[in-house]
Amino acid sequence: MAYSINHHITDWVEKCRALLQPDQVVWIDGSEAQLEQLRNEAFLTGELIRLNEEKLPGCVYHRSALNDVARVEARTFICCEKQEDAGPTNNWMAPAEMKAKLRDIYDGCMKGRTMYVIPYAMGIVGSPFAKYGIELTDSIYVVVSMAIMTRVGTEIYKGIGESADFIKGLHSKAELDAEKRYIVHFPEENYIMSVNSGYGGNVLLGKKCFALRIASVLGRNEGWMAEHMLILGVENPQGEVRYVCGAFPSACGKTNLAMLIPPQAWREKGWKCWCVGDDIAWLRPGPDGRLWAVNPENGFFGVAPGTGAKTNPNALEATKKNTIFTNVVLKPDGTVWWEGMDKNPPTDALNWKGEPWDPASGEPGAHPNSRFTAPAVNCPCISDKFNDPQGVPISAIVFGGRRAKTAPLVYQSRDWGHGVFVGSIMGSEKTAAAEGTVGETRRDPMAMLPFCGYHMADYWQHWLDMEKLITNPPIICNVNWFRTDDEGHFLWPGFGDNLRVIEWVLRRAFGEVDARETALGYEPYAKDIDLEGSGVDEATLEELLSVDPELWRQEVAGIREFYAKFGDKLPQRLRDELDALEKRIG
Ligand code: OXD
Ligand code: MN
Repeated sequence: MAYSINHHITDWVEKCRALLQPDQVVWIDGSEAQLEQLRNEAFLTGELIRLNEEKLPGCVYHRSALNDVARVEARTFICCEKQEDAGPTNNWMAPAEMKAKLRDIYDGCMKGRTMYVIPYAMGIVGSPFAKYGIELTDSIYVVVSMAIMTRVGTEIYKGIGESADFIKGLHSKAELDAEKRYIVHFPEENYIMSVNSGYGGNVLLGKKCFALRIASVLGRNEGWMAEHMLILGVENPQGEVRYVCGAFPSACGKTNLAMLIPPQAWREKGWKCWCVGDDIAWLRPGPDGRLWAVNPENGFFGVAPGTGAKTNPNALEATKKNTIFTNVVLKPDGTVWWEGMDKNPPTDALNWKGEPWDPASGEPGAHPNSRFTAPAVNCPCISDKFNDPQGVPISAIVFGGRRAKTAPLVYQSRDWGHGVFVGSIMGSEKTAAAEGTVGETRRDPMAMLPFCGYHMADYWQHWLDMEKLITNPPIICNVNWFRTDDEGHFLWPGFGDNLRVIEWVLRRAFGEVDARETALGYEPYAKDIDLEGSGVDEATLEELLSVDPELWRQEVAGIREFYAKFGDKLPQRLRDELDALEKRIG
């Protein structure tokens, strides 16, 4: 055997075996032969359904329980010793109390089942960014999903060596009882416990639980950052690639931006875009003082509805082989469908619940949060740096949200500290009650509200402190693709045309274009955004870039109210930035 499994791992697995009492323990080695055997077992029990081997080679279908179709924020906990360390935006319980509760639920819950031991890496094994995890689970769906979303294999044991430096993850579907469903993080012990769910976001523990909640704490302790960000490479006609990271709350087109296709005229000139990551970025200062990023994941866990040949052909293409589809429409020929894939809903298919479905019924066939789990290598625009252990250098960070009127199309922060402020006030509007009006704003700082594993105000302080480690920092901008006119129509075409804005951002990062200073920061001169072929005229662009002082006075009041939640822990710098903004607006 070219590797050995250290006693920290075997002792822990044995302890869990004794408590959960599975009939057997199977050690996953990451080999295709073992995964194939598990898929075959799951086909027999119905946990997975084989799809059309010709049309969707290597693809399988899965349904989660009807009561178990999304992340459960109300049942997600950060259990550190002091409540204050979890902060006002996380659920908290004392670790000992939570462990006692979970022990009762876990007791004997794997009787009659198999416990799988999954060794996995977030990042490339051996890379300075890499971190290792072991997940125990009683779900074959979890095993085969982790084999797509992370790097699973016995080389992880070599990466861990003799150390206890790995993230423990214990998952059991148990009874899928929603009343006893818990997604729990013990950041002081590098331990994640998940029980009574089989839905991806709650059970693929490498993703939100490890790569964001636990890793955000590791990043603070070790001088790096775990962020809910896409990573996009933009290649200009000269062949130079510049990289940008982006954080957006859900339903803001993050996956589309991560896999952006340049407008036709730009493609003809030689512009290309490359996806490094669609959801999570781990960022470290490099020896050159720049910020370097890797995507710690190995696949995409994307929302299916709305992913179509027009909106995101790259994502659609990524799902054509070796993909797991969850809670979408199942067609009789063993292929799948979802709302927004195309305009031809099947008439003889089963909906996400497994019932015969009539598209004329008005009920969606796919669950709105139905998903595809696809290998990143399937994506036609995957970056050639995707597997680079050093990552990519980041020139700009963009924050964004869905704002009908308030935020302009783009503005650049004055400096790093002001950029942290801009990230901290991020928010998205819930659908407005009436067309053309402004909806209620849900604040989602850095798109991390449900994913920060510690006190949000300490997290902001960590962002501020990182400035000392990054001597050549990326610029920080805010974008808003969702400005509307008074009838509620979008003013900006979005999708591939967003490159017109990203390109301005990247030119700013390299000092290649002037900007005008406004109350918010720096905004483009209209002439500097290339509108050719966009269908947007210069007057509309001026409207997109306009800032309404009255709306910003209301915004400042809203931010003050939001900041009040964080009490004394709110970094003084952010308080000062808010006061300065208020003054500049007048
Ligand atoms: C996701 C999310 O699934 O952010 O990526 O909820
Ligand atoms: Mn996400």
